[in-house]
Amino acid sequence: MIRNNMHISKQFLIVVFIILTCCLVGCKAQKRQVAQFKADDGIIVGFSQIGAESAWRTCNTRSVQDAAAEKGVQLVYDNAEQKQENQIKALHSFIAYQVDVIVFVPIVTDGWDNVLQEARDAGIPVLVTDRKIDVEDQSLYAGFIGTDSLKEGRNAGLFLLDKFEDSREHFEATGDYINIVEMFGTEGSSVALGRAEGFREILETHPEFRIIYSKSGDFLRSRGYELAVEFLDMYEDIDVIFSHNDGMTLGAIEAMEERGIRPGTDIVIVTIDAQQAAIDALREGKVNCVIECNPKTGVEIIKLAERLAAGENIPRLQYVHEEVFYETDDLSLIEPRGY
Ligand code: GZL
Ligand code: ZN
Repeated sequence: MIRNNMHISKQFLIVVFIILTCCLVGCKAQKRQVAQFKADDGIIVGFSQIGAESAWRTCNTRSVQDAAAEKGVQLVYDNAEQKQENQIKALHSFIAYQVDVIVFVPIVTDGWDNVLQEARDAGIPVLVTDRKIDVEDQSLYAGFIGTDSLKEGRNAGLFLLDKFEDSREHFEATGDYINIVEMFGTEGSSVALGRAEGFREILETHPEFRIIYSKSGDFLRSRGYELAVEFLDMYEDIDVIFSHNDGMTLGAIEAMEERGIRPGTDIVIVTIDAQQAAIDALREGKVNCVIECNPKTGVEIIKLAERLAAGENIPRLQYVHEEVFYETDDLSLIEPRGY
């Protein structure tokens, strides 16, 4: 079924109509007609997006839509509203439409093998973007383009080593730990798992740091607020908040300020995405380190989709460029973020 949030162009309705009629008059005619249609109007890409849970996500969606429009690519966009089963339904629809390429952001790493097998049986190449998948058979998708979440987590840990550089002596003298609370992203998503792993990898040789609380806020600002209400009630001595995205950070800042706690001063905050509001908070001294996770991958994604539609191979793994913004930088140099 076409959900009301699936933006499809007039041309698509023609394609669907052709497919439906062909069931009556035989598929050979349909294939010829769809082939003729496609030749006329550029490639058709089915794009399954997670939802609109954060400023990062909506920027990522816009980036793909703008790039497709720019290149005359027909984009069938589906917003899964945070549900994997909606994504699987969308992928089934794309297969039925016989799109040329499928591009999707897997909300979680597991559960894609069957539908990707169907895409391969239908001869439709698949580009995975932003989040990674775990599949038995790696040939079920052509390649991945996105951000390196392990590196983002490592950068968060490295910032803390620098920020608390004399902490080891302090710890050895007093036994006072650097207490960290972690606001985890979506459970089972490759980006949350990667950020958490990279962060722990850096800190594992520094026993003075300890993670006293870690819970998923699902990348949502509202959940970030709720987590902060909980951990601020639970713990007296929190030294650091490590947040997997700016949306949750902004919610936590709200909860802290309601309690008269100074974010960035009383509690050090490291956050990931680098949306405008986080850069503004960095300038106000409310966060101490902002790690960029670049959402503007649309142009690259459409280029790769065009190559796949032309039957070319693409790189298996492609990371996009990302920065880290520190409180000690010249923050006036940061360009407007656009999300
Ligand atoms: C990261 C992306 C995450 C962002 C969040 O690549 O998947 O999802 O960090 C977004 O803001 O919701
Ligand atoms: Zn302490």
